[in-house]
Amino acid sequence: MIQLTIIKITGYGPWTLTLGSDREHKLQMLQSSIYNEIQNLFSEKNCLVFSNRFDELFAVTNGLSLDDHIEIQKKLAKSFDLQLSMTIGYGNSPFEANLNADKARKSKIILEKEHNIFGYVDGKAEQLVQIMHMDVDGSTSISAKKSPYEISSLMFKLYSEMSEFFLTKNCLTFFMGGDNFMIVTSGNGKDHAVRFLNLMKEKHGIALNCGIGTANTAREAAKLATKSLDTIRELRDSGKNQQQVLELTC
Ligand SMILES: Nc1nc2c(ncn2[C@@H]2O[C@H](COP(=O)(O)OP(=O)(O)OP(=O)(O)O)[C@@H](O)[C@H]2O)c(=O)[nH]1
Ligand SMILES: [Mg+2]
Repeated sequence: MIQLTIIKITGYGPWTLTLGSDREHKLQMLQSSIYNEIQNLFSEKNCLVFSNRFDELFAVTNGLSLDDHIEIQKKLAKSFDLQLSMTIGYGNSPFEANLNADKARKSKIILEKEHNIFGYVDGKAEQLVQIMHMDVDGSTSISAKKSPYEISSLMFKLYSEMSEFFLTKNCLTFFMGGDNFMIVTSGNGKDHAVRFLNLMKEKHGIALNCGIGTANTAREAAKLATKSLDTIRELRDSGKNQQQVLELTC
């Protein structure tokens, strides 16, 4: 079971217009400071936040209660003039959790009115969450042959294909910067990862490595995924073992 919290700025569109046309730099600074504070507050509670579209963030909040969400909302209200809403959903897959949160938001299922919290809380601490950390093998050598913008374009192409591929498996993919991607999966990520890596090799000649972590909290799962990825690199660099996918469970 995966629990997701979708955080959105309330009335953001109309508010942006109040800033006039010379606003883009202000909006970018605001969005990054909101992201910074939200990642800070959720990661303190062992969750992990993904920037879905800069003005909407997805937190993987397995084990987090409604009270935990209220505590975070109170702190956010002190830091920002703009209001933020939270919609919580859970499901057997990350995609289903996102659907359930979205349905709750559209039908205004209120969990806590004063702090703008909607949806349904699972909050059970024993549930497992799986995160995969994917990274291009040797992107530095690709960068040597291409300009920075061409590399970004290649990363966005990979992101797009990854997002489409894993959506058919009910998993959610996020671009983390550089040549890094994280995928929140339903606990059966390894087989899908192997297939995706083979597909990218065949189609684009790009090699990817994938570390997988499974744990009770998103932060721990991501830690184990990154640890697995680092181990793949160590094994590769020591010439011992060529492995593209490695899995660690808490
Ligand atoms: N978000 C994120 N970015 C990272 C991480 N590790 C490295 N990066 C960034 O990713 C970029 C590429 O770094 P690497 O993947 O280490 O470079 P590489 O040449 O592909 O090396 P290998 O992945 O070991 O084959 C750099 O710009 C790093 O700053 C990470 O754990 N998370
Ligand atoms: Mg890399």
